[in-house]
This record gives sequence, C-alpha cells and structure tokens, in this order.
Amino acid sequence: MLKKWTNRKEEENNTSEEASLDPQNIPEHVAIIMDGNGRWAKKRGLPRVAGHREGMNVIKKIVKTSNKLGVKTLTLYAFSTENWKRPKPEVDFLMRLPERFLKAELPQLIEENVQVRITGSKEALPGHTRDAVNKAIEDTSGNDGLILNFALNYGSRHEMVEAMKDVYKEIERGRLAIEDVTEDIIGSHLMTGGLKDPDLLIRTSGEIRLSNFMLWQLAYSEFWFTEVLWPDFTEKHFKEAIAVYQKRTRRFGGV
Ligand code: V07
Repeated sequence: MLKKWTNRKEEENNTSEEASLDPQNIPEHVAIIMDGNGRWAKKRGLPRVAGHREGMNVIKKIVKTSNKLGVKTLTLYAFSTENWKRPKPEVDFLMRLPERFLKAELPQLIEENVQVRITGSKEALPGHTRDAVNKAIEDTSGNDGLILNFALNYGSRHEMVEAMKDVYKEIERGRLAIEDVTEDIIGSHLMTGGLKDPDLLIRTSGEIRLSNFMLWQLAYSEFWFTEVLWPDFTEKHFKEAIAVYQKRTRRFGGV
C-alpha cells in the first residue's frame, strides 16, 4: 500500500515538462475551485479586488483549453453562499464580475459554441447580475459545445436541503412513493440535475478541502490540488492536472 502511494507520488511529480495527454481519456467534466485571488493581490500590495479581476482573466484561457482538449463541461466556483459575509464593497465588486466577464467574452463564447449555465440560487443575486447571466444563458442556449457552468451563489448543503424538500413535496402530492426514492431521484433534483458528475476536481491555492462545493456530485471524482494561486494558473497547470487524472484512471487492458 505504502509502495503504491510512493509510486503514485513519483508519477505525479514527474509532470513538470509539458504533459502529453491521451485524447481518449479526457475528463468529460472538470470542476475548479478558483482559490487564492485575495492572496495573490496581498502578495503584491494590491487590494483583494485586483486579484479577483486578474482571476477573471484566467477563465478565458481555461475555457479555450477545455474546448481544444474536448472537455465537455467546465464548472467554475465563482461565488459561494458563504461569500455574502465578506465586506460589502468586495461583494459589490464581485457581483459586477459576471457582467464584466460577459461584456468582454460573450461574443467569443457564442463563436466558440459554448453554452453558459449557472448552478446556484439566482433569486438572491442583484438584478443587474441576474440580467447579465440570464442573457448569456439565453444567447448561448442554441449552442451545443462546451458547457461553461458557473457555480454562483452556490452551497452544496443548501442545494441538498432544497432537493430533499422537492422530493418530499412529490411524495406529499402522491406523485412518488418513499420506496421509489433512489440516488438518481435525489441527484436529478440537485441544481446540477442534467449534468454528469465531475470526473476531476481542481482546487488552487493550497487548501485541501471542499468548502461545501458539490459534496454529492464529487463522491467518485479524482481530486487534484495545487499551491498555485488562481491568477497564476495557466494552461500548463490545467494539462498537468489532466495528466495526473489520466495516470490515476489508466486501465491496463482490464475493466
Ligand atoms: C468571479 C473571478 C474568477 C476568480 C474567482 C472569484 C472572482 C467570472 C464570473 C462569472 C459568473 C457568471 C457568469 C459569467 C462570469 C465571476 C463572480 C466572481 C461572482 F455568467 N469570474 N467571476 N463571478 N471571479
């Protein structure tokens, strides 16, 4: 067991050069916790919001790379239900980022056949944020390429509570029997309903935890953590994560 772990560490560390990827084993759904934006700014004596802005600029590169590699769904954790506790000026700034991002990128996203989606409660968002996001969803609803799914005002336990309430309601209305509640039924009532579970979770900035992100959906996913701060994250790091994923999931002719 210890030997296996040692081998695995060696393999995973041996990816510093540009990773060569197996096009047959690209993770279909990659989820990313884009952490370390505030820390990136602090290191440079800049306000936290400068880190958020820089972090936003990384997204377009990762979308491009995902498209190129054939990733089908990219979920990005943009704002958690806990993030409302941050200072109001920071929250106000963050709530302007969807508009800023979409103003700059939506035409390109449409061109690249990307479908914009949101996982999270849109009701609590400021009107200007909700409008921008709804427009992007609508304008890209005819596309059938990469699903770019922003987790926005998202919290996993809240999502599960809401899913269970929905299921209880169906039972109460006599549309569903308790005996017929399955993992699939619960899963379909989550905000990620139609999406496949992530194959790979990436978290930047050295924190080794889930922070209430997709607890149900990540049950069988591979996890890849890096010390790299999100604004410093590049295509190379993304490919490195996928290379590690491929090493871990490689099947040697068996099933
Ligand atoms: C946010 C930039 C990335 C680093 C992490 C936190 C800050 C893109 C969006 C976004 C959301 C929805 C949408 C289009 C773009 C975003 C927030 C924060 C709240 F439809 N980046 N980004 N939203 N950050």
